Amino acid sequence: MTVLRVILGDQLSTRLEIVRTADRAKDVILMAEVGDEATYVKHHVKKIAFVFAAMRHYAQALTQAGYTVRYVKLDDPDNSHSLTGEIERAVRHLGVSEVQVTEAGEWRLKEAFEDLQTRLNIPLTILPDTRFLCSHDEFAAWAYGKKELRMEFFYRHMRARYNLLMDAHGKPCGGQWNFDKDNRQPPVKGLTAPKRLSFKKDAITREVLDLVRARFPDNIGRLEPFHFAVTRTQALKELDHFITHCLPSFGTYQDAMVTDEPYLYHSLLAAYINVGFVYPLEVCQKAEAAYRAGAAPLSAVEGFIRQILGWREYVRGIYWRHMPDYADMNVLEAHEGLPWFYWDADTKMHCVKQAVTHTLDHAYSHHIQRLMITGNFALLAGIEPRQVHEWYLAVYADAYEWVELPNTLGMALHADGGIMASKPYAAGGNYISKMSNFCQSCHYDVKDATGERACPFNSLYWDFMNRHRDRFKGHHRLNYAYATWDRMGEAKQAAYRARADAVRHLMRQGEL
Ligand code: FAD
Ligand code: DLZ
Ligand code: SF4
Repeated sequence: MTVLRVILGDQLSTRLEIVRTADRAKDVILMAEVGDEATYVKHHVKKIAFVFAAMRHYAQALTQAGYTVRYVKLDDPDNSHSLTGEIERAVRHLGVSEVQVTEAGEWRLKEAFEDLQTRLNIPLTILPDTRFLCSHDEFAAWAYGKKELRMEFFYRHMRARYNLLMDAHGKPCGGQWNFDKDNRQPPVKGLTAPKRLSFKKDAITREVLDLVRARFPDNIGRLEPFHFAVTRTQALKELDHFITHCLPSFGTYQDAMVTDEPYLYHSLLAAYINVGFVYPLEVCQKAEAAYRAGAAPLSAVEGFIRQILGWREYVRGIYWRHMPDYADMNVLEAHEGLPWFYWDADTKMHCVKQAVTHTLDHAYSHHIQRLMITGNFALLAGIEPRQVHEWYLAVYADAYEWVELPNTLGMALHADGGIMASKPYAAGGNYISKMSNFCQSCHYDVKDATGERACPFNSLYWDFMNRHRDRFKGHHRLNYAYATWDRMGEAKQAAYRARADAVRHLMRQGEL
């Protein structure tokens, strides 16, 4: 009895049951490059190339290990261009007795596979994705009975559960759970980042780059230089490089932003963890080992582990708990169109230009650029969440809806009314000026809020706070902002509002 075992482009992991339990003599593994996945948003060309190159290398490794792999390339003339279509085609051709898939990372595919279950006349089994450290049931059990979910408490629960950074008495190492006060420093003058690895392109990757160049001429982004890791072995090199050269300063510069430094001390691992090349637990354990060996300070290691063990698992929990309605939430009633400069970086705002340029060049920008530059601008300017969501899902090599949507709609845009975070991450130019050297090279003046060259973030910030006062006024961490606004007096408040209107007008005209 042959089982057809389906592996999606972000499931490239031999530890998944779908591979572990395969009978190499009889079963067939199906992998397919399909138009539907490549076009459901207009992905960055580097993202498509990374996923296809990773898939092809993974398929090659499986074949070399003795598995039978049915690999459908994008330009296969019989390609039906949907994952379910390819499953049905394989079932017809191979005469299999059962189909197995690992649960997908996006709601639309969950629905598609459940629908296929009702149409196929053989069983289709959907297996859990065991790469995650918190299963759906565990998350539900943790959330049960809580009026409000907060990441910090989930993270503590996970630290204890996985015995990460815990001392012999079951207490957090260093006597506290969170070392944020030692982290998140502004960049020192002249801060540069460690050199990063660049992986050589082999014949498989070069073929993929030619395919993507030919098939996606209108998609955004620079395809080359292309130096992503495309195998687990290469991704592990990236992990080791990060642990040795970047982790010790990760915490300190976690929130720093520097002109022409897209990576600073960040790990670049999200794309590799998300496709399955490296496992979240092994990443956390390696980081912990560096701390225990005295190679990295506790504050850096704790800050790093919190991102993976805490935030990454937490956002997945939120996604599956609140979908499908989550994707349509827009509690702040934001209806502006996404400005064109998100696609071409053509703006005089140096901070936004930097974040978008890094994105177009590398299919990457680091967390604070995503949250406090492009995300913050969209929040303050009132851009419609769905358009912002589709942009984030398209442009980053690590973007899959389960992780991108709660980060965008919840964390950055507060469109979920506080499910993800109790208060919006809204900030004016002051924050950007403190945490970066961007303002020094900007057309706009960060110290001005109302003049013709005034930093757009300043007036937009106050206008945003004022527009949503009813919603946010009770929040203790925002009281100070409202007290400041009230002290300004009517004339100044009117000038701020007028400048915010002018900024929105310039934005709509494509002149910001
Ligand atoms: P590092 O800064 O080195 O962090 C280490 C790891 O922690 C990351 O590799 C990632 O696995 C994890 N991590 C850190 N922060 C988060 C977070 N908030 N949520 C989930 N995991 C986290 N991450 C994605 O993986 N895919 C996305 O599509 C994505 N979209 C985002 C959209 C917005 C608006 C924001 C604000 C954040 C988004 N993030 C997303 C989270 C985070 O920005 C990226 O994981 C990170 O920038 C990837 O770079 P890195 O691997 O160098 O991360
Ligand atoms: C992102 C992506 C792309 C561009 N192409 C494919 C593909 O052709 N075949 C495939 O199996 N997966 C692809 N992926 C990843 C899927 O979109 C991903 O599995 C789902 O979004 C679920 O997370
Ligand atoms: Fe960004 Fe304003 Fe600074 Fe310019 S002045 S870089 S727009 S924060």
